[in-house]
Amino acid sequence: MTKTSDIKLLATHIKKNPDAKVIFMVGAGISTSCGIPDFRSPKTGLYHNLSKLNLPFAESVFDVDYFKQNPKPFYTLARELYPGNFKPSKFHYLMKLFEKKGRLKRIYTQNIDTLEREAGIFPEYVIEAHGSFSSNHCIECAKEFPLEVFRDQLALDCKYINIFEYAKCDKCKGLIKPRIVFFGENLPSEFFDTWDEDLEWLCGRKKSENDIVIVAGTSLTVYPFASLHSEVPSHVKRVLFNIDSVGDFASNPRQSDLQFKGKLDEAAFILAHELHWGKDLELLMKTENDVLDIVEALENLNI
Ligand code: CNA
Repeated sequence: MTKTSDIKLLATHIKKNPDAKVIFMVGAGISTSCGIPDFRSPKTGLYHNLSKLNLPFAESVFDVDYFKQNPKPFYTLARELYPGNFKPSKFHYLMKLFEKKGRLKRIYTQNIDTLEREAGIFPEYVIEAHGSFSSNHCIECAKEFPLEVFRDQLALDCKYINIFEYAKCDKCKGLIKPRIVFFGENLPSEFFDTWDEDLEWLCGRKKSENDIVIVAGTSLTVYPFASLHSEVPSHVKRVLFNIDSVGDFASNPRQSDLQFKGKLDEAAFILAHELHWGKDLELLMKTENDVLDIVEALENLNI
């Protein structure tokens, strides 16, 4: 079977089942074409490139205890990843089209780059499982701070930042950190609550509705996120879009699973064309530099 044949099978499934809804489970791979490196890709991944920061181990950049001792590596990384520096990919806009066509149930994202929001996807559809830069809190007393407190500190030239100049709590002088989930921290309760609801919803749906879960751009190595696809009921079709086969798709595949091994933007392009959504996708991509234009373009789409 060629690598694109499973996308054609998916498109046929979507077209044949107009009531089928889609849940996406996505990771860093959907944003690499935007210029944001993922964690684990050899040579280009962040873990490979973090060596210049002299970390004891790559993951310590997201370790709260290490952050307390030395916030600079996280600041360096945050400056690179901060929202506003990047534009959404074709795949982000494809997910927006699923929403516009009334076929989207939810997007579970591990990404902290907020590019789902930038693509105009309504917040009620998006669960940011590992948090985002959109709010801040003190790591000692949990006091909440507005977005600007961390962002303005980040904007300072890193050459001049020293330990006394990081964003600090006015109440207890603890460090202020965006609500990005570090290793050892709990995921937002919204993640667990929404997944419980969605799972119940999937189980309660008629088999004939033929719902779909699309896993894309993730190595499926970070738990509990990585366990979601295994919990999907067997009557729901699972699809993987990734450079390599991962998770259950590699170790415990179901007969009904579909897999496309390749670049995500190519997958988005092929799927959109197979669904006859190619023009809609192009229109969204054309207006990508201006959010207002996107809103206008969406209004003009005859869908
Ligand atoms: P990961 O472990 O780096 O895996 C990424 C996966 O995507 C790998 O299997 C790659 O082969 C695959 N991939 C990369 N580029 C493409 C592409 N163009 N087309 C198809 N497949 C591709 O990242 P995960 O998301 O699985 O790991 C979870 C971590 C990554 C979360 O905690 C995130 O916060 C964290 N992260 C997020 C971002 C971001 O917000 N954009 C960037 C880097 C890391």
